[in-house]
Amino acid sequence: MVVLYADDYHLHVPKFEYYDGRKTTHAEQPDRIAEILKGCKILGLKIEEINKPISKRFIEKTHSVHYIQYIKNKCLEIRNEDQLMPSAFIKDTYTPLTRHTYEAALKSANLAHHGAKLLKNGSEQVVYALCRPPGHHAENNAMAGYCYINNAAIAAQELSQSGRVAIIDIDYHHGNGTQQLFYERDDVFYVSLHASPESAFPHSTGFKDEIGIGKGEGFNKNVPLSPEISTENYLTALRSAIESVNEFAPDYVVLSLGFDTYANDPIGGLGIELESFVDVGAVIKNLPRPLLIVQEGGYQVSKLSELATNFLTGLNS
Ligand code: SP5
Ligand code: ZN
Repeated sequence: MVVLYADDYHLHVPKFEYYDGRKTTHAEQPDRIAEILKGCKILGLKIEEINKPISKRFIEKTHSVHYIQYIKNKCLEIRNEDQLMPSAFIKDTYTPLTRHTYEAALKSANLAHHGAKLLKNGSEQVVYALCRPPGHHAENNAMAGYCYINNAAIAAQELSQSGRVAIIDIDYHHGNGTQQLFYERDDVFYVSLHASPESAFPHSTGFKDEIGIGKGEGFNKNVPLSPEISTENYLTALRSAIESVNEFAPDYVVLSLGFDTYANDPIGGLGIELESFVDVGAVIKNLPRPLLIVQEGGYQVSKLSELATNFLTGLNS
């Protein structure tokens, strides 16, 4: 197993978001990755720093050229420490641009893409890409939910050129972007466990009846959960999602991993306590390999190191 990170995650520092009519501090902060990396170091995992942006040609299979150009141009307009709420290609009020957002997003996406290549050439069986900014809310033509470029989708797209790909998403929030990007495909299966959109962001997607369309019908699976779910029932739902992955018989698996299911996460929280993340990891261990783990959310910064070590301890048990 190798952990990939890009030190330039520091470059993207969103200042505030608008939530419930109020300007509030932004939850998606650089320290998140510093803490997760700390956890990986405590475990003595092999760590590789790659501070390179992804090539345009790999992004353009996932996002429209106009969208990418728009982000690039807007970032160039921003001075110093300012931030800008884009007026186009955006779905909410949580996803501001700063001067270096574009650069950080390209480097984040490169980690997932590089991870995919390591799996394809057989040099690793498990790769953990410490992506930041996260990706699973970013659609073909829109940023949302702290996400600009869909890291997991770009990796899945790369992997799908050499086989069938299953994406399993266990972030607290539904991955509307990843769902959208593969909704009409039968060679990439998307399954997501998340807090019910009735009470959680992104609200408009993540319902059970979204099963894919055209030849993609049956290859999208949403498992909306009550925020009050017991951890035992959560693990049961996770086992059954893994069963559906196994039924699909993928050549590669991508895990969108969010630690915002942690009970005390400031914006999420599915009641999962710190120590239970060992069990989450131990269930995830049953996924087939090769496996690419892509970091998504998780906002209780002071606990991220322990959340990561617990999860990885279960995974490697
Ligand atoms: C990748 C990911 O987990 N994105 C989640 C985006 C959810 N944002 C919607 C909720 C915004 C709540 N903001 C609270 C402000 C705290 N200062
Ligand atoms: Zn999330």
